[in-house]
Amino acid sequence: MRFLPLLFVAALAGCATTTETPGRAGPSLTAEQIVAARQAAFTLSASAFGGMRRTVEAGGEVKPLTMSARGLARWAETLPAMFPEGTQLPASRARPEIWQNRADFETNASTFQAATATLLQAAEAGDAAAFKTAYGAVGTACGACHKSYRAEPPR
Ligand code: ASC
Repeated sequence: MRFLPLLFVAALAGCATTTETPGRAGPSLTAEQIVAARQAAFTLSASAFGGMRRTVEAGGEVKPLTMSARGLARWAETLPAMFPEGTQLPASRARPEIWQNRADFETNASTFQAATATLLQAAEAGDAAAFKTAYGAVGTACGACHKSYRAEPPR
């Protein structure tokens, strides 16, 4: 009889571990931290992408752009996860349409993923012609998503 409370606690603990959603365990970030992290990623992306332009226009060696291309590709892969519900803050230029048209937003992200994956392949292969084509596709993907889902900068 005096073990009953212990059994009860053990049963509760069992519930807690079995109802945990896989992949959701561990530390969580505040909305402010998520916004700051994705803004950092977008700034680095603009730097990486902008840094490629001179080489593309000059028809230069694209292999040295592999690391920049990999950065864009890896960001593209995780981008949708960095826009969870509840992260439309005043400091963010994310438009509410991201969450209203989630499937379309993710389609845009998939286009960006495919374009950056192709860009990375071209860089690794040192294929300047393929890189130039992929560079154009990446720029188009950036612009298309920003048109629908990024607000104007605050004035
Ligand atoms: C950039 C940047 C964007 C995109 C876009 C391409 O470097 O900051 O938002 O490229 O202009 O269309």
